[in-house]
Amino acid sequence: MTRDDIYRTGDDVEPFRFDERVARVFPDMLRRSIPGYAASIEAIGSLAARYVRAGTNCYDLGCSLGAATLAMRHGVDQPACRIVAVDASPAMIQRCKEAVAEDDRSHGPETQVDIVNADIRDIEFINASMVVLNYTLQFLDLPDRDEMIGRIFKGLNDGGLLILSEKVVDENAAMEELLVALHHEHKRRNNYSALEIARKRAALENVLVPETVAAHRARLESAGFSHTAVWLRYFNFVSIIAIR
Ligand code: GEK
Repeated sequence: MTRDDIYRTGDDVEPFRFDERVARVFPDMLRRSIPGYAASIEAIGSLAARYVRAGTNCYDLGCSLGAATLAMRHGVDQPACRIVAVDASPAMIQRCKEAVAEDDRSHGPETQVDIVNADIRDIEFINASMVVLNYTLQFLDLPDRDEMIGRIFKGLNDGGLLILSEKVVDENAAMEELLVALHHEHKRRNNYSALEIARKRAALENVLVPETVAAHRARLESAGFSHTAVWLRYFNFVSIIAIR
């Protein structure tokens, strides 16, 4: 795994972008930065086994290098399913294709995976039994999020599942301060320096815009989801499941 040293040096912090430099170190970046990331991937595999129906489509939106796509693929135990993995970053898509090709060689291509370089706002959802937004909705402009969730809801079959993982902000300012401090401490333990943490935070300002858990659940419910639950929370990172 190539080590994430992107913010080790340099004073001029540009807004964060999912370019080749990020794609190259991405697995290490996620592992050291997102508390609960590995648990989210593991649960996606278990949920695929439970919710993916024969002859339906699954979507991994903001698939990056395909970690959630492959977890779904390994979890699915129904025939004639298709996974559509979408990402807007060409650098991510290139590496995702390599990871899926490697998986074809080692596991065999049991479930078809279509890898699409596109904006998730332009994807049509049809006959879906499972949709994954693993730490991706947070990068959309706020006004686009309602429409995105509404379109996913419409494309899901009855009983279909959405998994939505996000960085969140707490309503209570004192609690938010504590959760951010705990997250930064976690990153320090994972060998990011205080300066690296500060630079990354500045780069993500206005790029990753977190909302409260209540705002996410309200949006899911107003889109029509009949059941929603937070199944994972680790500091200010949560994962929510929603069933149509
Ligand atoms: C994982 N889900 O490993 N359209 C398409 N892709 C987008 C858009 C958009 N509008 N906005 C952002 N992305 C992955 C991790 S990373 C999370 C997801 C993170 C893509 C972006 O290019 C990047 O690959 C991904 O969403 C977010 O489970 O870096 O915190």
